[in-house]
Amino acid sequence: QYEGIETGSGTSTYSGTVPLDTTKSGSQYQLVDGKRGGHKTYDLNQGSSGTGSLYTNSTDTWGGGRQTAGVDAHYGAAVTWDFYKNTFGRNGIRNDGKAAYSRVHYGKGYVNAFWSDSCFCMTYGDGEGDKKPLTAIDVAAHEMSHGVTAATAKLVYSGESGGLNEATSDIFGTAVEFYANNKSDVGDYLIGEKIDIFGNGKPLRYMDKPSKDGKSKDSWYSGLGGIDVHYSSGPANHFFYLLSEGSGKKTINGVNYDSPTADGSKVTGIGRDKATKIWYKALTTQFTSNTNYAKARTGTLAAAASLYGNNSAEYKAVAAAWTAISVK
Ligand code: ASN
Ligand code: ZN
Ligand code: CA
Repeated sequence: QYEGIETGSGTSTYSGTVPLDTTKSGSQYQLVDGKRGGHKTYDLNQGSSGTGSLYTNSTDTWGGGRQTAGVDAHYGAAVTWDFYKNTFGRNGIRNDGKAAYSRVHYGKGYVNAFWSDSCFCMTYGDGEGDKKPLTAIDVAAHEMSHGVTAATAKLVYSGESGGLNEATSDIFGTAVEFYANNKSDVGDYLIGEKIDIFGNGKPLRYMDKPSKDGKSKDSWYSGLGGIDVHYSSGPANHFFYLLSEGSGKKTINGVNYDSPTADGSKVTGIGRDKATKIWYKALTTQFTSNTNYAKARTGTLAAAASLYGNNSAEYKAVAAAWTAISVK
């Protein structure tokens, strides 16, 4: 129990005006979320170690100046917690009811965000010229999902298992963005579309056709385990898109997609909610540290069989989506 649980609001960088769960301590409010394991959000103030200072404020209305990135991070952690709780019954990243914590304003012009299992925390840089903090909801949920993978399948962060680790974070990062469903975060199959990491308005990654980023692969091939995990994630991201939405052209929330298949086959999607449940079940009951793409196929098929039956349309769609990215 936390003394003085409060509900404030904040003006964020990317998600508009958002509700924030806070704590009152004396006459001050703090970014301490008493409803979700006591998740705290800290301002590193351009430092790169320790926790910096816990965000405090004289009112429960947050945002402006150094607070704004803290609003995104605190909100993103709350939505991600709620997504895992309400979708899968998972109680926090390690399913033990305990919160991680967030640190923003890491370093100077730092264009990345990262999860650390040793501090059990996530950290966000301010982006190029300290102007675009890496705190968008899909990025935040991507990082926290690395914590979930570390607590479950423990997919090794290199080779094909590394690509599957990265894809798991993109899959749940995307699922959380759709779950957030606020005015600014309606959901898409793009990763990092708001942080403008290339300075040209393009997203970091595309799930419908990963090769659109110029580096990621659309389908499995024998050398896939030799490339960077942020590119070998491509085929699994593509699998997830195909399983959710199917192949070909589609417009969702105003974004146009066109998802190819390696063999020209047509895949019919089963919807994002079912695809997400299948991936989570596979991650938590089938995948292990050295799961590769071939084992991900059998693992997700086993997950689909246990959720929907082994003669189900869902099971068949899983098989078809893997085949469509050359995992047979
Ligand atoms: N933001 C990156 C990621 O989550 C950090 C890293 O390379 N591990 O993948
Ligand atoms: Zn990652
Ligand atoms: Ca996105």
